Amino acid sequence: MALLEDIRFPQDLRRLNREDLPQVAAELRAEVVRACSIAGGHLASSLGAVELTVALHYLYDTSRDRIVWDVGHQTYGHKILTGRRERMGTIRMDGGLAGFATSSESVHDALTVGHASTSLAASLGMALARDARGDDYDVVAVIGDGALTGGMALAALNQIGHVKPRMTIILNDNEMSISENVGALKHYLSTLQVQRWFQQAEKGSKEALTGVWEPLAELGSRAKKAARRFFDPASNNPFHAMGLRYVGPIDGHNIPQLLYYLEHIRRLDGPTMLHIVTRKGKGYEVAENDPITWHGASTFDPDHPVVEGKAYGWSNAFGDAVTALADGDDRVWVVTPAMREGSGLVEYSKAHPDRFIDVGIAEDVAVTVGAGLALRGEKPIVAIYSTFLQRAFDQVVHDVALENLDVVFAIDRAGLVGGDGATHQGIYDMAYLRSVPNMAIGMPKDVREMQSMLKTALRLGGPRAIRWPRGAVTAAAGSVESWPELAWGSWEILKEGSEVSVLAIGTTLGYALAAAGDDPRVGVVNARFVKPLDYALLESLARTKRALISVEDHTIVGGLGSAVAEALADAGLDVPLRRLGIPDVTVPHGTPEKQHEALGYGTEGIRAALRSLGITRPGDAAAGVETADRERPETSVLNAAK
Ligand code: HTL
Repeated sequence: MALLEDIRFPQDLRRLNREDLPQVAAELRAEVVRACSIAGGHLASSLGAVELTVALHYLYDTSRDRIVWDVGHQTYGHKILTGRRERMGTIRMDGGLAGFATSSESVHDALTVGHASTSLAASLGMALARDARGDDYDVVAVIGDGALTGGMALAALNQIGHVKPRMTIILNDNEMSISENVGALKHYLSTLQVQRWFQQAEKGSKEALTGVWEPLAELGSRAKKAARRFFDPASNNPFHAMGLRYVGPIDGHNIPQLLYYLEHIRRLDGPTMLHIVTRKGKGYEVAENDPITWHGASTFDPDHPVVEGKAYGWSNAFGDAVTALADGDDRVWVVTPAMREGSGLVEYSKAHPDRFIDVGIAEDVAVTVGAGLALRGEKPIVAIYSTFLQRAFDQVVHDVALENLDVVFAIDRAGLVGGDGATHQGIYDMAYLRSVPNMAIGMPKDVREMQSMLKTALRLGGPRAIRWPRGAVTAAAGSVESWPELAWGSWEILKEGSEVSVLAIGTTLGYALAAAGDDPRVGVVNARFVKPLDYALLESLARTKRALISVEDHTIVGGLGSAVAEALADAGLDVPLRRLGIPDVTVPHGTPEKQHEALGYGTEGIRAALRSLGITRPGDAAAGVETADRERPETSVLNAAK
């Protein structure tokens, strides 16, 4: 008899017998596979956490206890058990469930999250708040070994071991980040896994452990000593040294064992880390065998799971370009914070293993390692997704820009990213990087321009950011020598127009060209540099056109449109400027093209802006023109003034 059918909320799960839980886990696993097959998503991580999810919901009441999932990508099972089962087929899609833990979606999601290494600090804050108010709910952080490589997680541990609030930290160790995990701690964790008593525990011989807990709970000093030998098998256990109680490792797929340890730990004062060992992709053969590919799956047939060959993308183009550049210059390095695959660097890492560094999920470290390399005359390219570079803003300013160091920032996933949603949108980097002295910023329109920008950036030196979006692109052949260099800061007129110029960047160029069509009144400019702008061309456009429109797949606050508005104001050039892009709102997951249109900077949005400037086309109804005019921003001027 199927059990999951009747579990709508965790209280239904808690009514079952413990013996039934492995069956629930098996059904949950199948359901996770089904949900991912429909909508894609973080399959392997969610599969590895299935037993843990069942055990946690069996013991804790997440309507009050706080389970803080790190990254929040392993929560598919958790979502299914907390009232969202029917909507799982909508995950990551327009209007559907989010792919990560999201507080606005459910009271059972303690934290809205997507970036790694946050769970421990957030849990510490929650535990402090609980204790200050005299409440008695439990706080449990679940963090992967990958996320534990982040400085934020390690710094939070340092504080937790000092403050010692009552909380449980579950270290979900599958030896994988997205690719193989890296770092000294990883080696230490794997030494723990081969210890004799872990093997015993893995065999399920928990009898061997009975009797240890009670003395520990009583906190009798002799018993404590005896217990410590067991609980801290290595005398140099770093978690113990940091002031935490360390228990483990245990088999994280064994529900009775998980319950046994969690129940006991729950009764203890202070912070306890339970180290569980799991297998990424557990229970689904293809994902177990190839957890890297199945970390984030696109849609697939659950009975015949095959990975569709992905189209050549911007990331691949970057990987190819940087491999070619490094072939010809032994000072070129690439630094990645745990994103070898996503940033297109697999081939590069094989071609130049000695000039490739994965620093773990530590963007701050990646940037400052780049600074160190540059200080010694090397030419580092620090490859980071736009959203994750937010983590290293201070390092960009303090360690790179103040010294005007030769660090190239290769920024992937710039713009709206689709299924990953609000936490992962790459829509702020131009705004925050533009404010940094010495920083130069460009966004190529195609692969050839990307190659040219990379080549030019390496030759010119200084901090230079080159950004590109997620998605497919046409490759560009030719040796490095054949890549033309660009005048940094130069724009390119793609289409002449007599009345209005649309200044577009990256992804939005296609929309601008489509909106302009063959209308001789509308010009299109590839505004490929936002720092510096092409002041000469901008001035001549401002003097010769009756209006300008800027279009960007980026927040309007601080992006291309802002840069243009500032430059015009500074030069005393009084030309109407319509700024299209993302207004000052968060943008959830969805289909980027639909979102661009809905946010007013797709082809239709640009057409509407043109109409509002009096550029009507034969098909435009007069009423439509009026509507567009009425929608225009008197109100936004008032809002801004408030
Ligand atoms: N950098 C930061 C700050 N946050 C995230 N989320 C990433 C990069 C990208 N990322 C993930 S999931 C993940 C990374 C690096 C690996 C996490 O490994 P962990 O968990 O061991 O913690 P596991 O998947 O179960 O092995 C996402 O963006 C989803």
